[in-house]
Amino acid sequence: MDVMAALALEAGKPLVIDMVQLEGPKEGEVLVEIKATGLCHTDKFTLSGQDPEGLFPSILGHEGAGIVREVGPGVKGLKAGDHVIPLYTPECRECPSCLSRKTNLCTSIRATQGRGLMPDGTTRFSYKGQPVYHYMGCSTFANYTVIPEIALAKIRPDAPFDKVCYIGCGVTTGIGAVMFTAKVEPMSTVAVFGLGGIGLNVVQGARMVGARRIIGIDVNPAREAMGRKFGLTDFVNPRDLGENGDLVGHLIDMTGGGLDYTFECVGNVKLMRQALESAHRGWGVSCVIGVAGAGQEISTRPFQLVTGRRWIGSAFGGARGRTDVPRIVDWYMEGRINIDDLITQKIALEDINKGFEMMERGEGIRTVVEYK
Ligand code: 022
Ligand code: ZN
Repeated sequence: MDVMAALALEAGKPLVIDMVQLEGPKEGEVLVEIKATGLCHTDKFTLSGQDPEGLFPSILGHEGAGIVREVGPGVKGLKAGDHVIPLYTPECRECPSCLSRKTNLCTSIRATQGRGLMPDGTTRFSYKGQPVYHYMGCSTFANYTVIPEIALAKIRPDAPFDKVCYIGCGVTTGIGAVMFTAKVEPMSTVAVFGLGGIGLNVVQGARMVGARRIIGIDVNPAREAMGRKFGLTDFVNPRDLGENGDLVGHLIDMTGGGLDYTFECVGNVKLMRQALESAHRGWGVSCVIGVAGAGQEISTRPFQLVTGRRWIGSAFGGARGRTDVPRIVDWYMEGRINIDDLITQKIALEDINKGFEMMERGEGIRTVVEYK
C-alpha cells in the first residue's frame, strides 16, 4: 500500500515528505495506522549522522500512538481496531531478560531491530523500489507502519492519541526512571539535571512518589516556571554560579550533604559526573538517563563509589512496555499525570522539519505531529 512518510534519505539533510510503499504484516507482525507521534531528540540525533548505528534511508520516529488495522499470521493478542502504543523496548515475556524480572531490556528481536529490520531480516517499507530501514522497530514518521506484536502496548480506546503518544518515549522514560529504576521513596530529596522533555517527567514522577525536595538544574532560565508547575521546589541555573561556579558544592550546601537521588537527563558526561558527586555520601543514587554521543566516557574518583554512592542507568524508564505503558495511560486518563502542558506545539507531517528546527532552538518542550 501507499503510505505518507517523512523519509531520512541522508544524514544531515532535512526529511523528505513523500509517498512510500508498505507491505502488509507477516508472521507475528501488525499493521498500525499511526495517529500521532512526538518528535524526540533521539530522532534528531540519528538524523544528524552522529549516531553510529543510524541507518539510511530510513523512516524515523519512535514516540507514537495509533490503531491496529490488520494482524499477520500467528498474532493472538491484538485485533483490528485496538488502540496501541509502539514500543522501542519490546516485551516478549519469554527471553532470558524478560524472564529474569531484573531488566526491561527484552532481547528477543534486538539484533534485527538494531539493523533496521523486522524479525525475519527484511524491511516492509520501500521507496522507488529500494528498501527503507525501520527505526527502533517503530518508524512512527509514517501514517501506517508494521510492528511486531511484542512491541505494541494495547491501551484503552478513549485515550487521545495526540497526548498519549508521548507515553511511547518521554513520559515513560522520565516517570519510569523514578518509579521503576531508582524506586524513589516518599520524603526523598531529588535533583534533576536538564529540564527538557524527559527531565520534566522525572520532576512529575518525583512529585507523584512524594519527594520532599525536587531541585531542577538547567542553563535555560525559561525552564524554571515550567519546572515549578510540575513539582520543582528549587531551581539552579549553573550560569548564575559564576565562571568557575561549583555546582556540586552548591547542591551539597543546599541539601546539607547531598541528594538522595539525582537524574541526568541531558546526555552530557560532565553533568553525569556532577550528578553522581552531588548524591549523598553513604546512600545517594545517581541515575543516567541521557544518551551521550558515541565514544564518550564517564569518569569520577573511585572514592565517590567506595563512600557509598551508586551509579545506575535506565532505558525506557525500566518499564516493561506491554505491562506498564497501559497503566501509565490510565494514570493520564485519571488526571494523575500532566501531559497536556508539556505538548507545546502541534504540527502536520508536512511541517516536521520546522518542528526539528524549533527543537534545535530549544523552543517549547514537545512537538507532536498529528496525522489527518
Ligand atoms: C529514546 N531514548 C532516549 C530518548 N529517546 C533512548 C534511550 C536509551 C536507549 C534507546 C533510546 C537505549 C539504551 C540502551 C539501549 N537502547 C540498548 C538496549 C539493548 O541493547 O537491549 C537502545 C534501544 C533500542 C535501540 C537502540 C538503543 C534501537 O532500536 N535501535 C532500547
Ligand atoms: Zn525518545
